[in-house]
Amino acid sequence: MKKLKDQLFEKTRFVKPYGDSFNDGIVQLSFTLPATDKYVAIESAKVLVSKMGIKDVKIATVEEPIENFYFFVVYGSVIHEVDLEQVKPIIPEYEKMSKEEVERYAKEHGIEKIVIVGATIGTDSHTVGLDSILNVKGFKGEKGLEAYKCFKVYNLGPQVMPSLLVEKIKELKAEVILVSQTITQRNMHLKNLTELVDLLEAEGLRDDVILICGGSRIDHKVAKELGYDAGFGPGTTPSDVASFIIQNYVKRKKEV
Ligand code: B12
Repeated sequence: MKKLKDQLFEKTRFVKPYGDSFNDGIVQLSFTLPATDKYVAIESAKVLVSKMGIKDVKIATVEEPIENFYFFVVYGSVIHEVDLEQVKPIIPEYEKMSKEEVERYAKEHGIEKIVIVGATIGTDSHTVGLDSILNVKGFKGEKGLEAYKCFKVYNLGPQVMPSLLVEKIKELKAEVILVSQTITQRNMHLKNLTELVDLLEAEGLRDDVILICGGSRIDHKVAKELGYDAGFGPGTTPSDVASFIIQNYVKRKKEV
C-alpha cells in the first residue's frame, strides 16, 4: 500500500501551505503597522496583505501596544504555489549520522579529540542557539557536542569580539570554530561574520580551521558567500553539526 506521502505528492508537485486541507494555502502572519486611527490601520492591514498575494484575509488580532502602532495577527490563503521540482536548496554537504556513528567514524579514522571553540560574536547576547548545539543537554532529544567522545569543546559564551575569539583560537589550538549570530539589525551579523574571516585570513589561520556559523537568519548560501565552510539555520540539531565536522575533518586530513 502506498504511503500517505506518496499519495499526496502523486497529485501535484505544485504546492501551497497546508492549513485545514491539502493546498488550501492558509497562512498566519504578524506585523506592526504605524497609523493614527485603529480602523484605518485595520483596512490598511487588509490592503497590504492582499498585495502580498493572500486572499480571504481575516484579522485575528489587533492590538495597540504603543500609541499609533498596531500589531496584527492575520490569516488568509496564499494564491501562489511553488514547484517542488524547481527548488534546488543550497545546503551543507554531509551524510547525517547519529552521535554513536560519529564517534565510531572518528575512532575508525584514528581521531581522538577535535578541539572546537564556540562563541556568539560582536554585541550579540543570544546564546540559546549555540548552547543547544554545544551543551551536553543538547536539543530535540539529542546530546550536544560536549557529550561526544571525539570533541573537546570550549564554549566562550556571548558577546565575544572577533579579535578576542582569534586570540582564543590560537591559545586553544582550535581546529573547528562555531560562531552564532542572531541580531540582524542593519546587517550587524554580516559585518561581525566578515570581520572574523578577515582577521583569520590576516593571521594566516583561515585554511587551518573548519569555520562554521549559525543562527536564525543564517543559511548555507549566505555562509559560503561570507567565506565560511558551512552555515546552519533554524531546525539544526547537534548531530547535523557533528556529522558535518567529522566528515569534513577526515576529508581534509586525506587531502593533506
Ligand atoms: C531569548 C531571546 C532573547 C534573550 C537571549 C537570551 C540568551 N541567553 O540567548 C534576551 C532577552 C537576552 C534577548 C535580547 C535581545 N533580543 Co532577543 N530574542 C530571543 C528570542 C525570544 C528567542 C531566541 C532563541 O533563543 N531561539 C531558540 C534557538 C534554539 O533558536 P536559534 O537561535 O535559531 O538557534 C538554532 C539555529 O539557528 C542554529 N544555530 C544558532 N546558532 C548557531 C551556531 C552554530 C555554530 C550552529 C552550527 C547552529 C546555530 O541551531 C539552533 C538550533 O536549531 C527571539 C525571538 C524568537 N522567538 O526567535 C528574540 C529575538 C532574536 N531577539 C531580538 C531582539 C531585537 C533582541 C534585542 C535587540 C532586544 C532589545 N531591544 O534589547 C536584545 C539584544 C541583546 C543583544 N545584545 O544581543 C529579535 C531579533 C531581530 C533581528 N533579526 O535582529 C528577535 C527575533 C525578537 C523579535 N521578533 O524582534 N533576546
